[in-house]
Amino acid sequence: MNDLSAFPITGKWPPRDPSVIQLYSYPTPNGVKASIMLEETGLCYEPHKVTLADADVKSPAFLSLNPNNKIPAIIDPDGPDGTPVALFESGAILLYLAEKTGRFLGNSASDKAQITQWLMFQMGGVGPMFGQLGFFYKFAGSQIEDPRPRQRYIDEAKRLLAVVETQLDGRDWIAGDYSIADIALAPWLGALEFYGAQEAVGWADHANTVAYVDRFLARPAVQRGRTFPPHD
Ligand SMILES: N[C@@H](CCC(=O)N[C@@H](CS)C(=O)NCC(=O)O)C(=O)O
Repeated sequence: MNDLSAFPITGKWPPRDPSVIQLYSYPTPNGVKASIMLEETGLCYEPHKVTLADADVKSPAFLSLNPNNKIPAIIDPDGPDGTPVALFESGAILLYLAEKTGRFLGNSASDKAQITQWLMFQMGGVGPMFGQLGFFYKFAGSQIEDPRPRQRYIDEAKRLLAVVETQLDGRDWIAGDYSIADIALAPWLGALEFYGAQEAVGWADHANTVAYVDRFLARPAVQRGRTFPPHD
């Protein structure tokens, strides 16, 4: 029987089955990357609901796992050297689970390099820029009268969308076969709808990207991962 009691987070979110991967998350574009990957790989896991409220992501229990106070985070009781591994940052979690299962990271070193490149493009570009667009377009920043921050992120989102659109020309997936780069990227493309920003960025003019997101959303594991039912 695995014992995860050394992880203070288990005091606030107790595992029912400490022998399986513990997922601490919420269904946001970053959060669903981890749950979709877990569903795609078929790994056993137990989801815990960590909302974006300070009482959850900024609780001492959660900060003990991720001092950066952001979901998702995981504990794998069955780490590579036989001891538990705790991880935050969705990109790191995707890479870890891909290495663990040998899935969704290509079949060669050059596939892996391409997939990692597009994963980093999402982590360093699409995620942060679209996140700021959400803030200035839908959330508190939308009340700021100065149009420059909003316009800056609309322009940056359009630029990034054009990169994706071109890369998807003649491809079903962003880096060859379906991979962790798609699991990272597609949920963020979908966030533009949630932000009500599709028209502002000319979403409908990006036919490859629209078809790509539909293709992603049609996958049963994606559907399960996006609506994972966190139990506490
Ligand atoms: N780079 C991080 C970003 C994670 C992130 O921004 N998570 C958001 C939800 S999508 C969050 O937890 N926000 C809570 C907060 O900032 O207090 C990752 O990819 O894991």
